[in-house]
Amino acid sequence: MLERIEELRNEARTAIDAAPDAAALEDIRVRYLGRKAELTAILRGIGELPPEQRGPVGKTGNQARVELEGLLGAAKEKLEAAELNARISGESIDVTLPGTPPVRLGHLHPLTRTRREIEDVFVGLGYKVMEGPEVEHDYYNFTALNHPPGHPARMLQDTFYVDPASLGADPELYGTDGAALELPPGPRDVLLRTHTSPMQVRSMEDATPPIFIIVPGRTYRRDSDATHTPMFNQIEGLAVGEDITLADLKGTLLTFARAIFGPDRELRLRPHYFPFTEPSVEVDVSCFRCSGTGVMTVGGSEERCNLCKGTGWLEILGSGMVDPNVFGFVREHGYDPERVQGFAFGMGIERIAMLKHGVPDLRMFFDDDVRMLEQF
Ligand code: 2NM
Repeated sequence: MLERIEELRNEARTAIDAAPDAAALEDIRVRYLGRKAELTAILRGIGELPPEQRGPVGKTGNQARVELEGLLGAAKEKLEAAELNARISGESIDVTLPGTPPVRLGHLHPLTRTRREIEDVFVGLGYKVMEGPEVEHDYYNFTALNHPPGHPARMLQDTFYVDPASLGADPELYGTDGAALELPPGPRDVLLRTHTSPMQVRSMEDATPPIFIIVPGRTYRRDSDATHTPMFNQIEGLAVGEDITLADLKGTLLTFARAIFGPDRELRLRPHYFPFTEPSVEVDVSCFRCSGTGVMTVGGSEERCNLCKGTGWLEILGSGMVDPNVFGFVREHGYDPERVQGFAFGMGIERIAMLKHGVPDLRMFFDDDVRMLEQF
């Protein structure tokens, strides 16, 4: 009898040790300590045993029961804690992990990306990014930028004019007679900016030199073909101080060209004319496709580079030293033309993006055809 109790006790211990969960423990409890369990029957039948066996069997049986109850309780606690931990860690959410998007994500428009890449270069050089109104006054768009009355850009064929009456303005105040200004007839004080330079005049009115700014944004001209759209994006830059020279212009634009088109690029400045700069230059970058050689080696034979048309150079922007006449318009804001000097430049974001990515037609940027956009 005593041996049988030991056997049951050992069996139960082993089973408790191996129990995988609380439910298994409950089965073990029923099997070894339940009402129909063998050990329970032994203890219940003690009275029928010979008197000399009752003591030892009762003692050993009860010890076994107490021990197994204790082991069951401890194991149950341990398993329940483990099960709870498993559930907690299974349900926990790491809110710092990136979400799983329910749909495929899109991306920024290639023009936005190009604009930001250019902005990053100039921000790295200490420039501030300024934005200004797209509907402008003639004064900021032309007059203060040294465009004389009668300048071709002011003509109705080239500029979108806004009828002030459409803005609720009194035509009496604006006047419709441009004869005195030698401008074409019609209301013409309000227009869609033809470049972002008006904001540079506004910025000079707001801050004394030194000033280092770039102005990105939409501009409008009455043009429409494979290389012109009525709306296009520009970035213009302005750097003014007391000792800023054409050499600074070239170094700045070289840094820009290398950041955008590759570390081995060189620059070429060609004389040009702009109303608001003197001297003015057009800036070419050495072709990044043929490394400035104008020729490509294709399958052993030499071919004319189709990006730079064999010239080795790509025209990327216009620039120059700001004409003192421009400073004359902001003289009272700290820009004495005798004391300050600086450079300005302007580029088309579409043109930079077309060159960089080999886009053949400007209008593709505005068609919003996903087959085109997905390639970026
Ligand atoms: C260009 C080319 C050359 C220019 C000049 C100015 C300002 F406001 F300083 F007069 N802003 N931008 C400039 C000069 C723009 O774009 C092709």
